[in-house]
Amino acid sequence: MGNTLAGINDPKDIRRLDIPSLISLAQDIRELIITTVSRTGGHLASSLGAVELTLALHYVFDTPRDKIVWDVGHQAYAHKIITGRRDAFPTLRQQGGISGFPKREESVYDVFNVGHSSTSISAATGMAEARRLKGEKHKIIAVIGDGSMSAGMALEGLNWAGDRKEDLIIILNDNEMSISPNVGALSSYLNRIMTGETVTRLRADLKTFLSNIPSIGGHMLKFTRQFEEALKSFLLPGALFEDLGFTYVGPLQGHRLDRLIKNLHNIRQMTGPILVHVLTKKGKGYRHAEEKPLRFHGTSSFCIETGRPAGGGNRPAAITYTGMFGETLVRLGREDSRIVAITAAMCNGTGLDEFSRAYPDRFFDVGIAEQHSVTFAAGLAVEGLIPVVAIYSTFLQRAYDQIIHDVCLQNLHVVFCLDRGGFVGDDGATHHGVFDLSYLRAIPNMVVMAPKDENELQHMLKTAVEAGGPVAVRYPRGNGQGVSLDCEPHALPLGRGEILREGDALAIIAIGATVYPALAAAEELRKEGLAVRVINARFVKPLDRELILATAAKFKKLITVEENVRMGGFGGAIMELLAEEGMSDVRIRVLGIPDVFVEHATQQELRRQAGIDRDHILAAARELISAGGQRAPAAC
Ligand SMILES: Cc1ncc(C[n+]2csc(CCOP(=O)(O)OP(=O)(O)O)c2C)c(N)n1
Repeated sequence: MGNTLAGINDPKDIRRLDIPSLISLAQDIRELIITTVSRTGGHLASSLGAVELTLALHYVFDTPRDKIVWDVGHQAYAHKIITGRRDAFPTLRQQGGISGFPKREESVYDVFNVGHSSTSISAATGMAEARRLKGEKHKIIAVIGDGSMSAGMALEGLNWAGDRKEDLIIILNDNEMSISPNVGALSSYLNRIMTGETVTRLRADLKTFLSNIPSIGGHMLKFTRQFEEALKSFLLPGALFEDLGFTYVGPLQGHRLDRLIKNLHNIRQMTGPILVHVLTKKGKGYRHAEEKPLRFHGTSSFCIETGRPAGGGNRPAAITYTGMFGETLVRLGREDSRIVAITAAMCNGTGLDEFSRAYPDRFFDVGIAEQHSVTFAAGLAVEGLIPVVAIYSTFLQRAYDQIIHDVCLQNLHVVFCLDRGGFVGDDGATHHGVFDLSYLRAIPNMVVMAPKDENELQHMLKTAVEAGGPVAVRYPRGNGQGVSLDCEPHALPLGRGEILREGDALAIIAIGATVYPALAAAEELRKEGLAVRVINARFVKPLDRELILATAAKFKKLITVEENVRMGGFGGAIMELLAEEGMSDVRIRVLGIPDVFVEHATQQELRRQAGIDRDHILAAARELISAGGQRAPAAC
């Protein structure tokens, strides 16, 4: 660890440093971030880009009395390091270690928990009103990226803040990138501002020029009021924000600590809503991340020298679910030109790259705008196209009303492909996709399915694009099971499960990623002389009523398994069915995620913790088998 960083235990320590020492501290912090993330994985490029900004903010503002509200929070590693978590930093995203995102439970300097984007302005405005009501005086600073600024929620926050006129500083951290290059009209606008140094000069020159023209110039200046608004939008940087009620400051160089600090000192004296536009470089200070900011947005462990992913071994990994989805969609898109694909700023993450290249006209990256993406899809569907919304399960939560009101209520054929269904691992509680089976199955008209492996995923995708109404396919993060792949995707019968293994002791009904652990548990039981039926349910909605009811009647002992919260999930659906049919003599164990937010750890560990891995299925089966004829509680 560098010498300067060794003496930093709290932001107070940095306020004692001069500029050269701060520059050296920035270097030390970058080294620690790169070394750590090369081992643990994490959000490298965004954090490297925000080092100077973080130091300048803590230097100028009186944190934690003044409050910094980070947006997304993936850029806050430097903040963590200088707010007492330097020594814990190597535990980043490890089980029991510090989180990859700000967390109030971790530090008083983390004022708002975060992980999803575009919340900072709304949260900061709430804090500003609370400050007024409590008669307090501290500063509140929201730090938001240009990608996150494009979301509806950020714009709602701006709309509110500009009108309320409370003291609030919004730092717009503009690196021209979301995860991929940023999209949208606002991004183009910011881009125009960025080239604004010349423009500002031009404006000053123009005014001088006009006033210096003896007669016409003076006359023209009188008219400038009339065309000033028009002129302003073309020539004044930040006119849009000014018109919304903000004082616009910028664009500022985000890696010049001396200038940043000077400017922030001035800004600190200002009142009302202020928007500070700071230009930064994603990946700053690590060549590979600067050159490939997308690759290093969120990375697994890597070799610092080459930038290549670490490890790997010789065994070829199975295709990922994401990869399988992407490949299949390209194929289906070739056969049916009505298929269009939509992403909300996650083209690469959801596996749509190849589709975007193959069918650029039929590919839409709407930016971080999940709500818009869903209603936009509804619009496409109304016109007879087949929109496929590729989205992470956790981010679809933001568009719940759009799913209900704009898609399902009209029974529109929109296909939702939910990647990262279940535990995501090291991103933790904000990112696990563990609610989708519950929140989707509650909506009329919705079909909900989950494949047991990557081969079934291709068939489910085919099923989904051929189905009539709203359909969701949810699949996990990571590699598939390594099964052999059928040459052609084919549609599956809607609402039908499959029996994978026969038995007589009890039945395990599993969905999605839990099917293989269920099979593994059944195999263990076989060695003990116990045969159990294993069903791959495939559908959460509609349920295969016939198969489930016949199984319940025959076995009287059921275990359901899902990588979803137990509340309102797949097992819940089966219990409802049994209750509806008056089958109160069936003993059922519902294995799923308990009613708590689950923190970060590996997916494997989290599955173990939640009791849905092979060993827990096995234990539940043994217990249920040995429980004799007594009726068990309805669920556990
Ligand atoms: C609601 C939501 N959608 C998508 C994401 C995934 N995501 C994380 S960071 C990011 C890009 C953010 O870009 P920007 O705000 O410009 O920050 P930068 O990484 O460029 O610093 C995206 C799309 C998210 N965290 N939250």
